[in-house]
Amino acid sequence: MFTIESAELLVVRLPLKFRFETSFGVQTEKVVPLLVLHGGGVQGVSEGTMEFAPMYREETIAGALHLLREVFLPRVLGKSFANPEALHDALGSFRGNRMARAMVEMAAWDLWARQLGVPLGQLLGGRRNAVEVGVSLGIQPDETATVDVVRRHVEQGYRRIKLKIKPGWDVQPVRAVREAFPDIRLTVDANSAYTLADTGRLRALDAFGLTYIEQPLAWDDLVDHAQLQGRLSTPLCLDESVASAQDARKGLALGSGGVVNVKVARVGGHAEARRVHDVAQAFGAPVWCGGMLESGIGRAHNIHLSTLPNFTLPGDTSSASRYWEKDVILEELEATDGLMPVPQGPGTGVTLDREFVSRVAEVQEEFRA
Ligand code: OSB
Ligand code: MG
Repeated sequence: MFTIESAELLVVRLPLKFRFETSFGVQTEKVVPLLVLHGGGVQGVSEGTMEFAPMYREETIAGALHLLREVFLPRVLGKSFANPEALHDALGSFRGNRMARAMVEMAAWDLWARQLGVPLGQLLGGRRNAVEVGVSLGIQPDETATVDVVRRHVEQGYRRIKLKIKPGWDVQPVRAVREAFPDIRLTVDANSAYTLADTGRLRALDAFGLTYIEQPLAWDDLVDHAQLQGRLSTPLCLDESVASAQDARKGLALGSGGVVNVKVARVGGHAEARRVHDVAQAFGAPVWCGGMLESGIGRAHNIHLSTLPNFTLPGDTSSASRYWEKDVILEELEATDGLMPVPQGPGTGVTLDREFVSRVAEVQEEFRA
């Protein structure tokens, strides 16, 4: 049992070391909401992955802060829970807003694991002490720049290269990269930029031996993806359109794809992420852990989740030093030869850099029962 005695809400803004262009637009910085839960002499920390604008899914940072302050934190403050699933159930009557609810749930998992003195991954049922990772590379100005950025990351040992694509920037970069690197594990991510009218264009990608094509169609669609999958030989990977284990079941039963990108916050936290993992396993579908350009806090949660057995494809949790000059944690999360070590110690195994965070935080609030 654990008790939520108090909470802190922090928001920091971190400049990105690279220009990240996707079919949504260009991103050059990251606003990172952090939640700290205190209880029993330990603390649990989580990161929100919603964004300033509802581009990826419908949630926003402003909406999440409102819900945490006014609705979700008042539900859990001063209360005791048998385990994190019980806390998840206490927020279970609310609809949607899974990334905001996941902030509370994920911080509770970290708190609980620290109270028990075990690593989070182990508590979730994972076994590995390192996880395979790849990189997600933004849209580049031209083919030469694309091949160059791929080469740099292949040389660093990343186990999979994912290229962001959009209509008008798909077959060319994929062909150029495949010609330069005939044997790498290569994937593409469209972030919902296509429709069924583009089936011919997407079929052309079948020629390049991609491991999967990630979320080509609408963010909330499963039906059109099933139609498209029937016309392509490359497996589709669902990202945006899986918000729950039920969505994963429906998508896999419909044949909307053969692979699932599990993002812990998108589905509402670790308990639901594990259910997505289990459903996919029952269908014989591999999963991998996606990323949302997280700071070290979210990154550590991703790494622990990725220790579960059906995470058989490399995830997006590449080295933190690719993204930030200065991270919000004291530890370094660095992959070597495409293997990211699981942080050791209880909970996520990482420590918030309090001095740095309180110096740069744009929001710093405390809540008590
Ligand atoms: O679709 O996987 C995505 C980043 C922001 C929003 C959506 C996505 C991504 C990434 C980046 O692909 C993955 C990462 O490096 O964290
Ligand atoms: Mg994606």
